[in-house]
Amino acid sequence: MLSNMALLDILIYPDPRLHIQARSVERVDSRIQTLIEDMSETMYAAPGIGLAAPQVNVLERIIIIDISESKDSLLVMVNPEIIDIEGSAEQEEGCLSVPGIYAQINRGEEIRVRAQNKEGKPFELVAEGLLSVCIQHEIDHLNGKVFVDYLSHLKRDRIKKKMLKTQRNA
Ligand code: K1U
Ligand code: ZN
Repeated sequence: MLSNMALLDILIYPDPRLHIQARSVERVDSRIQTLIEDMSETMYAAPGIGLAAPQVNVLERIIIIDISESKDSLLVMVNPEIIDIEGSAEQEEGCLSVPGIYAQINRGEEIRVRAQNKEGKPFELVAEGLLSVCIQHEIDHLNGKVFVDYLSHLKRDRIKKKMLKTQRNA
């Protein structure tokens, strides 16, 4: 049977729903697999290199990432947990929930992550560079944190006003 994927709406900052902690997935079943398919269609269409379920208003601990140029290397992480961090580095970040805004954010350089794949099978991976940044950014979304929360009050308020103005004019 052909699967019917769906484009999901991405919540835009300062939507308060972006600041709610997501709950763990207890069982990776067909409902979760359909959600993952819809999230991946939404991420590729945006276009983005990552997406967390809370960004599409689903409060469950699921993230997807594809940093490949060919867009054929989808990484699915259910219930991801950072179990080790080494070093720190600053890199520019963007966010589909804060369109048009980019900022340098300091994060762990190399991380070891434990998660379940889209079949519910546990795995671990070590990441550095953009993949490491992206995983940390997406796990923040699961914990109700958006990258602009790392900026000063002043910068965050400016971004908030800009976002509200753009939404009013949309
Ligand atoms: O979480 C998100 O909103 C996705 C976000 C992931 C991310 C990017 C860069 C640093 C940290 C986290 C994005 O995908 S923003 C869009 C973007 O970076 C991009 C879009 C198209 C091509 C290449 C990059
Ligand atoms: Zn984001």
